[in-house]
Amino acid sequence: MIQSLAALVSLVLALIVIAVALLVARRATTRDAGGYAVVYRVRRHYATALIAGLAVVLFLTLSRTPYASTADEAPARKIDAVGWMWAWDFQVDGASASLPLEVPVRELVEFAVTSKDVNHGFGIYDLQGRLIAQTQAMPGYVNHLRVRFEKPGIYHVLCLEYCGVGHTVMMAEILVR
Ligand SMILES: [Cu+2]
Repeated sequence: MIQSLAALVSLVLALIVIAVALLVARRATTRDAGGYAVVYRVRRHYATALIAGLAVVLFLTLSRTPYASTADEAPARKIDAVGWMWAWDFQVDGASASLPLEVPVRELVEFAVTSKDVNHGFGIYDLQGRLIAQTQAMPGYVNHLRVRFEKPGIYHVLCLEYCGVGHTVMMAEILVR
């Protein structure tokens, strides 16, 4: 109910903004007192080239997103990850996992990520400290994140969303072997 009311109000406000913009555009004179015509023309060409370039990059890279590559595969292991202020708990098959969490190398793992209290960010960092996967940990929602750990070693889970004074120590280790 409140959502549809909010949507209706937003729609009405958006229509008012569009109407005002159209009115201003129609009333605008075509005098070029500042000599901006050239600038606008260059800017239009620049914008067109930029949009075309981005479209090409999007087209070339979209198929390489990691999400599609694991979509049809059944994960070898499912792990529940629960964030709370300020730690991560893991469960495998409904039982608390001992820490560090152990995960087999090169197998597809699916994390079911949620939160007990406030919003957290579930970010997995590889051996070089590079972010390899992330999702939100939100109370009342479960986000599913599929990861394949390509190399053995210690990976780190860090919170990616500021959640209070203990945010910086909210981390966990994943031992991949
Ligand atoms: Cu945090």
